[in-house]
Amino acid sequence: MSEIFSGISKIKYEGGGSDNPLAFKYYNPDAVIGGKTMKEHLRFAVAYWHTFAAAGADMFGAGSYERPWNTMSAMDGAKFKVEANFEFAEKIGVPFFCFHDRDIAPEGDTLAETNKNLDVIVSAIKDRMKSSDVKLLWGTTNAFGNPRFMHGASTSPNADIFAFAAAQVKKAMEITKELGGENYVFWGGREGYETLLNTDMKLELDNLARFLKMAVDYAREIGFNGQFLIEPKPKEPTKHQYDFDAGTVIGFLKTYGLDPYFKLNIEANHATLAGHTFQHELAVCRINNMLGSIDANQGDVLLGWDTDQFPTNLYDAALAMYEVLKAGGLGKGGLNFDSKVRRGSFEPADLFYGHIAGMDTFAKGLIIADKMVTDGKFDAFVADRYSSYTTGIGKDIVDGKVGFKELEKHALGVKIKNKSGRQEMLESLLNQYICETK
Ligand code: XLS
Ligand code: NI
Ligand code: NI
Repeated sequence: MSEIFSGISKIKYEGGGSDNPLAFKYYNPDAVIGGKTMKEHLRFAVAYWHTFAAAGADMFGAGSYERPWNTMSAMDGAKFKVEANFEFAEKIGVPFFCFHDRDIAPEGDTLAETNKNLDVIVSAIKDRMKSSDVKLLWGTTNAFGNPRFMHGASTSPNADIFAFAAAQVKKAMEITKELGGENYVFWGGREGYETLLNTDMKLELDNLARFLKMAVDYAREIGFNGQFLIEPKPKEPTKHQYDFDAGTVIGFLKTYGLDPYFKLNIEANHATLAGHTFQHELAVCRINNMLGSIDANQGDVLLGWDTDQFPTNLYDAALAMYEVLKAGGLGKGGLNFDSKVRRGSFEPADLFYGHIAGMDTFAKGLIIADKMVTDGKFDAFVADRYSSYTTGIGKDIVDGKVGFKELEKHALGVKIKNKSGRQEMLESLLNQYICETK
């Protein structure tokens, strides 16, 4: 097959002084930070749906992206996109990709035909993997796009749809295993509701848990050892998505005894839709030992929806990587660019500019975060702020040695003295790390 992204060769690291827009300024895959290379820390992935399947349509207009595969028949286009995926990932130097079943192969008239289409493309991917270092970070199911899922998939009021979604996830898990996928993601497409007037929320949540349990059982049966991930999102497409945010998902998993089998995939733009910072969602996962992977993107402060922009906010990336480092890394997870170029960035070269922007942002974020962790100034401040719990009455509280009566006795005799939280001083210190870390 001839070159698809002709005129663009392998993207190299040229350093901060470079004025070549098709080069990395901060992402140097081989640079070692805290004992691991940048490539090992960041484990970037290309999202098949935004990069190859999307056409650039929005609510007000048709697709705008110029892509050679857009003019082909569905199956020819699907085969072509396999080549595009590998050529793109190899040129940009991203070691992984992620897909939904329906991104890689078109639906047929029946489920059997759809599965046959998938098999053809999976074998093409498998073939291409033989001559490539590019691997599958995760697979997932699109059980939201087809109109049959209008009321949800595993939370649909229609049991036939529950069964159909199960069949789809079964197949998607099988192909993820076949392609060596390291994780399997559940993002609750239309698992939520539009109005409680027509919704049995208890049954829907019980069914969602039943569905996930069946997935865990089936994975065991076929020997799929990938990590299961749930990706929280508070709204869109439904007005209330059940996987609202990290706290909700962790509570749900614990209620149904599913927490040992799942970790979370945190998406920056979903965090902001939930009214949280990206750092907050990562921190909730970290303190619960449930941080699995990241969907790297960003929203727009002036727009209230999932704009899925390439991440360029250094401040957020530094704080995100701070949480990742403190969590001990992403393990089998990675940083998947669930990001799309804007509708006006319609040329294939824009895919490179988008990924370069995201990779450089997270590389610089990693460098800054590593310095913050090794200097330990923030940790030391926090430790000191809570030092009252390391001695005296505080230690007794932590050790479970006192109750309300002993605490009342203490309170009657104490002279209270508070300390400043020094927020502005700390924010200024953070700016210093962001501006001055080389
Ligand atoms: C949508 C989600 C989706 C998942 C994969 O908002 O981010 O793209 O990452 O199904
Ligand atoms: Ni996502
Ligand atoms: Ni999203």
